[in-house]
Amino acid sequence: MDTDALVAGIKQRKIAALARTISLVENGRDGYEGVLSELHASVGQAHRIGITGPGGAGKSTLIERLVTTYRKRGVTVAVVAVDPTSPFTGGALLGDRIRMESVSLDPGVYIRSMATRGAVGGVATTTREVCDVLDAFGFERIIIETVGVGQSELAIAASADSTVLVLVPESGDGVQALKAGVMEIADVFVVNKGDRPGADRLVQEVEVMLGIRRGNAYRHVAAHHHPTAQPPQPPESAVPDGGSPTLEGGASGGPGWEPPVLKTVAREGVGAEDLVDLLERHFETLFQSGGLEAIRRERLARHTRAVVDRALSMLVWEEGDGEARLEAGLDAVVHGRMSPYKLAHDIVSDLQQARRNGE
Ligand SMILES: Nc1nc2c(ncn2[C@@H]2O[C@H](COP(=O)(O)OP(=O)(O)O)[C@@H](O)[C@H]2O)c(=O)[nH]1
Ligand SMILES: [Mg+2]
Repeated sequence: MDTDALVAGIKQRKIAALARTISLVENGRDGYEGVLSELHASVGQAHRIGITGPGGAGKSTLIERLVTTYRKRGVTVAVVAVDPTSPFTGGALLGDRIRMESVSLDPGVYIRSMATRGAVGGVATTTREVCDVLDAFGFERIIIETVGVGQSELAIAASADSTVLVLVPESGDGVQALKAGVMEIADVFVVNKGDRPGADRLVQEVEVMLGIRRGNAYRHVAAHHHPTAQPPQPPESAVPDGGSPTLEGGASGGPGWEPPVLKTVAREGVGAEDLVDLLERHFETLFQSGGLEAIRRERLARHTRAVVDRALSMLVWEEGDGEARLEAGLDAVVHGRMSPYKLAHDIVSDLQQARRNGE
């Protein structure tokens, strides 16, 4: 594959080049790191939004509504679905014929399901790289859908600029059932299926959990009685002059952001506008407070480490003779004559020796 042509194609915003580059990256085929390297200078304009939550919560449905909302506002948007279990139905996007025509021909929308199976070096790393390609291509918003169960999915969601956690009344045990760490990563909480019983109670539970219903701070209460809840206003100033941050509760959004709880009915499109408003405001707050720079710096550090890990792993298992050494030593390990640690150490030492001898 002509990787120079791919890079040029991305820069000229050719959709065929985009699709091919994403496949190249997903499959880790020859030259993919070179392409990503070339594109790096163009990465960093997009607002990345991670949307996570249990399967069946309505994430894909909500995302379709978000896409429609963004497009109405003239903003381009790409979606990366790392959740293979619930494909996009085209419900909102393809809801009526007029819209179907306008969106299917709309170069301002791109939806892609990740091929998570073969990802070299892990799904989180590959997802980040696919987002980089979409970012370099020029999409202004990149939405990443993951199912919020495993660590790697959480890591994906948390590495976005803004993270949305979608909850639903029927997940049963309420917020107590949520694993530690899930609440902490969210910048915005969505209680979807607001048409179902128990939605208001869940909103309240989440708010209690967030500790925002203390004292006289009942300002969110009125919002519960209507599905098109007005999003709560974050403090005016992201960087209070001379004062301490206005934020209480250690939210992930950084100074000046208190994670709001929004009730939605994704299937009806109720709350999509509010969610987009909240996301825009979160991004602005991050930008103003310097939090965005910190997130991106951390993301790039994590990514660089992951690329190093991947390269080392390749060096041992693919290019080096690590696999042969493992096979040769495995009997001894199985029969207790050698520990896995000794064998692993030997494999690493061999590699170091080979490097020292100039291979
Ligand atoms: N009652 C109700 N059902 C919804 C709502 N949003 C989505 N659904 C339905 O929930 C099911 C799962 O939706 P989906 O978007 O695939 O969930 P995901 O697994 O989180 O992506 C689908 O049958 C949707 O039609 C909602 O607001 N209310
Ligand atoms: Mg889904």
